[in-house]
Amino acid sequence: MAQSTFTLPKPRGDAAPYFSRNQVSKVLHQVGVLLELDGANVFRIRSYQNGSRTLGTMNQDLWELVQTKELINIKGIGKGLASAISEAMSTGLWPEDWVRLHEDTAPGLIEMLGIPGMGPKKIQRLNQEFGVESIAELKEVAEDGKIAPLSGFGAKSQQKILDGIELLARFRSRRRLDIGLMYGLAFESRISEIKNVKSATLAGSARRRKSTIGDLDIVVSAESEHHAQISKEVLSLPGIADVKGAGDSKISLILDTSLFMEEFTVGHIDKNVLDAIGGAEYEQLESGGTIDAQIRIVEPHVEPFTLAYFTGSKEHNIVMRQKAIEKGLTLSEWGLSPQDKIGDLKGEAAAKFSLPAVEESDIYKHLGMEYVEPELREDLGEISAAQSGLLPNLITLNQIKGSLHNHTTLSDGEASLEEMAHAARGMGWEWLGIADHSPTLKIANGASADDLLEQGAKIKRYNSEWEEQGVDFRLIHGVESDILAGGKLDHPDEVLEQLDYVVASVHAMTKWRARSEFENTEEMCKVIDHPSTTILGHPTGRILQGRDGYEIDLQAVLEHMADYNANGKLKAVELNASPYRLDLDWKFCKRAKDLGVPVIINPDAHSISGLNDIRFGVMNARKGWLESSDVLNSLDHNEIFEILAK
Ligand code: DGT
Ligand code: CA
Ligand code: ZN
Repeated sequence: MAQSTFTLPKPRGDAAPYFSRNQVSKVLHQVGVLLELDGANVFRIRSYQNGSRTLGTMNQDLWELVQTKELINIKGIGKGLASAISEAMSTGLWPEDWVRLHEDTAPGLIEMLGIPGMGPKKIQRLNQEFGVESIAELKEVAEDGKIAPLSGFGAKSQQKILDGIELLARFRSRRRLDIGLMYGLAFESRISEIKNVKSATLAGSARRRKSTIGDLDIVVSAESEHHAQISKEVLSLPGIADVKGAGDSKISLILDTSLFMEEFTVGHIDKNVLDAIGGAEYEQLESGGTIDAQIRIVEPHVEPFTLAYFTGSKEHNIVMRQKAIEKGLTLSEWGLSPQDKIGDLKGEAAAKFSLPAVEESDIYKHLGMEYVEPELREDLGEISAAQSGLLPNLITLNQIKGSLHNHTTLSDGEASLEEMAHAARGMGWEWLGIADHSPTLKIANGASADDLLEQGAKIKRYNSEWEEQGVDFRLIHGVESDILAGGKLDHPDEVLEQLDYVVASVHAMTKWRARSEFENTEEMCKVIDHPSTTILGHPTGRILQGRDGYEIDLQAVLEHMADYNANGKLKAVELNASPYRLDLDWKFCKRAKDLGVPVIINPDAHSISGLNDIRFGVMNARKGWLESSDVLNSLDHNEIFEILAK
C-alpha cells in the first residue's frame, strides 16, 4: 500500500531547489498523519494538513515564493511551516523533528493505515489502549473481542476491522492481471522513453498472462556504458513510492498509482462482483494500492537470455536447462554456452562463450524447438510440443468476431441495446449476443418475460434492416438465466424456446458455496440436460482476490457436456473474460478443448467499455492453449446462428 511506504524524499541534483512542490506537499501530508498517529495537538495536525492541501492546489511557483520570501503571506501556510519549507528546499535537509517522526513511528502503525476504514485517529486510540504496534497484534485484540467494548467502537466496528485486515492481506499478496498489466505496461513505456534504452520489456507472470501477478519484472536492454545513466533516470520516474535497492544493473522498486498520467479510477463493477471484492471500500484499496517491480538492465546481446529467464516460469526454465544440458550446453540468464568451452566458468563469465541470440526464438532454435509463446511457458507439455512441432496456433484478439454474454439497460447494464450494438460494430465485430439477467436476480434488475420478448422483437427488426442494407452485423438474442433450485432455469420453457440461446449461470453463491462438490456437480449436470441450455456461464463463480468459487467437479461437468457435443447438440462453456473472474480458469481451457467442448469467450459487459474485457479473455484462452477453431467467437454471423440452432 502507498501508505505503508512513508519515506522522506531524497534531495535531487546538487543545487537548490532540492525538492519539488509535490514532494513538499506529500511530506506535509505524511507529517500530519504521523502527528495524528502520535496523538499530537489537533491544531498542529491541522496546520500540516492545510499546508499540504494549499501546496497541492496552488498555481504559483513554490521555489519563487521561497526566494522572494513571500511564502509566509500565502493563506494556509503558517510562519513555522513557511520557514521549514524554505530551509528544506534551499539546503536539501528536512527539519529534524520531521525526520524523527518518520524514524520513530512504528512501521506497523503506518501499515494499519492500509486497512480499509482505518484512519490515523482510530489507530492512535487503539495503540494507546492496547499498545498494538502491528496488524498482527491488532488482529489479536480484535479477535479477543477487546475492541467492541471501547467507547466509539462497538461490535460492528470490531468486525469491520477484522474484515478489513483480511481484505488487505488478500489484496496485498497478488494483484489481478488487468491491474498488474496497467502498472507494468505504463512503467515499461516510461522506461522505453529514457535515452539510450534499446528496449524495455515486461517479463514475469505478467508476460505469461497469469490471472494474478505477484510482482512485475522488467528487462531493459542498453549498451553497458549507458547503464548508470539509465538506472539514475529510472529512479527519477514518477510513480515510485519507494526504492528497495538500486544499482546499475538491478533496481527494486515499489510503484503506486501516481505512475498513471490520468487519475486512477476503477471502472464499472457489477454489484455481485463488487460485494465479493470488498464493497464500497474496494476503490480506496485499489487507488491506494502498490505493486513491486524488479528491473534488470543488460547488454543487447544478453537481453534475449535475460528476458527468457525472467519471463519464466521457473518450472519452464528448469526443463529448458535440462534440455540444454542434453545438448552439451549450459543455459542461464546470461547465455547458452557449450560446456566443453566454459570449463569451470559460471554465470556471466561462462556466457562470454554463448551461442548468439538476437531474439528469444533463437534460444529455442539452438535447442531444436519451435518458439514457445510466453503464455504457454508453464511446463504443461509445451516443451515436448515445441520439440515435435505441435504447438497450438494461439487465438488472437483480431480473430474475435463477437461474443454472447452482454447486458443492456434492460437488466443491470449501463448502455442501451443500440449503444452496445454500435460499440460492438466499432470494434469490428460481426455479431453481438445480448443476454440480460432473468427475473429471479432482483439485485441485477432481472427482466420479465414480456420485456425480454419485446427485446427479441426489436432485435429481429434491427437484423432485417441490416440485412436489407447489406450491413455485416447481427444481434443475437439470449438470456442469462439464473440457475434455480433443483437445477431448473428461470423463465418458462416456452419463453426460453423463443431465444437464440441461453446462458445458465449460478448467482445464489451462498447456497452453492455451502453445498458439497457432489451436490453441486449433480445439479450443474441437470442444468446442462435442460434442452434450452446452450452455455454454462462463469462455471465456478470465483471472484479473483474476492472469493473462491463453489466446489464443483468441473472435469465431470465438462465430460457431461462433451457427450452432448459428440452427439451434435451444442453445449458450450463460457470463459468469462472479466478480469475479476477469468472463469473458466486457463488450466481448464485445455481440458475443454481436449474433450471437444466449444469455449465462448464472453466479456459479460455491463457497459460499452466492458466489451473491451474481451482482451483479458483472449489472454486467458491463449494461456489455455486455445486456437481460433476452439472458440465460438471466431465464427462469422451465419455460422454462429447455424451452430446455435443445434
Ligand atoms: P509472480 O511474480 O509470483 O507472479 O510470478 P513470476 O513468474 O513473475 O515469478 P518471479 O517474479 O518470482 O520471477 C520471475 C521469473 O524469474 C520467474 O518466472 C522465473 C525466473 N526465476 C525466478 N527465480 C527463479 C529460480 O529460482 N529458478 C529459475 N529457474 N527461475 C527463476
Ligand atoms: Ca514476477
Ligand atoms: Zn452477466
